[in-house]
Amino acid sequence: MTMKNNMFVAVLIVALAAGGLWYIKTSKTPAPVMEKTEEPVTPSKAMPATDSAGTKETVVDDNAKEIVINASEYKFSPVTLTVKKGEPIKLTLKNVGKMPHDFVIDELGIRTKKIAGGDTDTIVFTPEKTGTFEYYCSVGSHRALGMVGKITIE
Ligand SMILES: [Cu+2]
Repeated sequence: MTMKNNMFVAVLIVALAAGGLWYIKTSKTPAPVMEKTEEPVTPSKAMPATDSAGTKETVVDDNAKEIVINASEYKFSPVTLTVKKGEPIKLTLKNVGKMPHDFVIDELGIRTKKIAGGDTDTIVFTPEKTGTFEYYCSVGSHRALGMVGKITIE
């Protein structure tokens, strides 16, 4: 081989390598993903119905504070909760009793499903007002029998 031919081969190799890299790079580039925009919902503008209830729908619950409440005949455990205004809450009601129970806060407009003994139900909400409110079980006369507690929103 002549020097000229060697140069030609070298250039060819470099060109092929560059082309190959370019190909790999382009083929690996993922298709642009539409970003899911989750604009903060302003209750007063977008959701007047829930504004009066003092809560807003929470789509992302990755940062939510997790709270587990045990329900049995006829009490909740814990009986007091303290949370922060604007902090998303992921609340799980666990029925550790035998009768059906649920968890209701009228002032915040939230309630779990009525769940049977052994079942759980999880709700996600963000308290948007401060104060102390009662939570209770709306099944039968459970509220009167002692299934009440207090949530304080700071
Ligand atoms: Cu109950």
